[in-house]
Amino acid sequence: MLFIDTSSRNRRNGFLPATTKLVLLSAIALVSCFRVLAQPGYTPTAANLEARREFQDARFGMFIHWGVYSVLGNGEWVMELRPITVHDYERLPPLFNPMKFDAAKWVALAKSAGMKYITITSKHHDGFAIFETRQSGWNVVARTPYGKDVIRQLAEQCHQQGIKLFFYYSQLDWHNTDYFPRGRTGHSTGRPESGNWNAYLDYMNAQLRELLTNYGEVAGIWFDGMWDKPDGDWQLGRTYSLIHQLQPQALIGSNHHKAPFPGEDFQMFEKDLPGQHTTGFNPDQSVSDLPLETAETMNTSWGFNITDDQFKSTTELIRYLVRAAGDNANFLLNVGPMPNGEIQPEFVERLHEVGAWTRQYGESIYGTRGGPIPPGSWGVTTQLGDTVYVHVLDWNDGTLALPKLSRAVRGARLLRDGSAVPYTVNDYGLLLKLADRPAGLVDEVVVVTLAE
Ligand code: FHN
Repeated sequence: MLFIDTSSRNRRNGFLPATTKLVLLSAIALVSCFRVLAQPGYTPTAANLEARREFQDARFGMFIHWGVYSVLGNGEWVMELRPITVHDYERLPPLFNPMKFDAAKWVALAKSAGMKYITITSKHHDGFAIFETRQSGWNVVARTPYGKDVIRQLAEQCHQQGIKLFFYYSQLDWHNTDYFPRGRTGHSTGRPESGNWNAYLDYMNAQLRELLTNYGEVAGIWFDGMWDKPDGDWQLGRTYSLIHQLQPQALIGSNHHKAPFPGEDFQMFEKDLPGQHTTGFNPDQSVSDLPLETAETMNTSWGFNITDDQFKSTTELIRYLVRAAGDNANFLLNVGPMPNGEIQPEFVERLHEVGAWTRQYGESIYGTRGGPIPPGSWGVTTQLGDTVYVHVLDWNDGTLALPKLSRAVRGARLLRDGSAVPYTVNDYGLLLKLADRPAGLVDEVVVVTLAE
């Protein structure tokens, strides 16, 4: 039993005896240690393992950030950044009436780009549910003139059009008063300085139960926001076992920017390829053996931002997909639909162009795993069975020298036209003789067939 001296005198003076400090520190370490155990002893079911395989095979998904914040056209963090109190923010739902929302169109657009799954924000940090929830009136059906369950419509279309659906769920909540004590954010919302943390967790778990009960098969839950209270008592074990018990195949991932905790089924990275640390989001995030995914925006915003015109080119987006696949990761590409329910034309245009590429080169991406040659500035490799796809992204010389493969090479050809690629294998490696690439070619894919 641990004893901690927290007498008021000591607390008032900011003084703790050395032994107490030691005990306290060990207690904190112990508690944190228990917390990260999350779902100890978790063994994924056969259905879950199969879902992980299918997830890796999918390689490309659409991320959707949509909520009442879209009305303000200033991204999904507008409540925190402006800042806006809960009282004022509650004036937004009555303005949310997306008459042009057509779930069938969104799903068809994702499919036309070659995306195999969709991950949508069922509830972002503003706590607003775009699904019908009995846990509070802070939801699209109860509070908006639109009055319809967005998630239901999307789920129906995903099931109908054969595309998997993940639910993003923000553990962080700027609206719920029980999200207390507060973490790094949400201090300007005007909420009372009190709340019942356990009641908040009950609320969250009840909403997750709804999501996993009312919308058919769910591909997974994409958690976000735990970073707001890294040392919070999240009781992840309870949440993760609930999900795994309700839908054993559903994959759990959490954007906590740390190595995965037991009970998680995939690992995600934000605006960085696995192992990269360019954004500061993933400073000490190691790469695990779980299926990997990296999420990126089309411009610089997740939620609809009316002034953000820093669009990535189609070439950049395709190359990101290719680099992710070369790193054995999926690419989750974001759109932030407008408040009228449409996806802005700049996004649609790029998605169609990406689709033209995936239709021609998809075999070098879907179903593959990261290839045998480490990624380099020249490009990456992917592999499916006896075939290694060499994606030459940035190389203009006539010869590309690669490390030697562990198996003999039987042939090499260009994916774009099937023409033979001359090659040599010697003690030093594999040399590919590349023809001049046509102007504007995004990725010269060389299909290398390995001998039995
Ligand atoms: O704060 C969120 C942000 O709004 C967005 O949802 C991204 C998506 O990866 N995740 C969080 C930041 O880490």
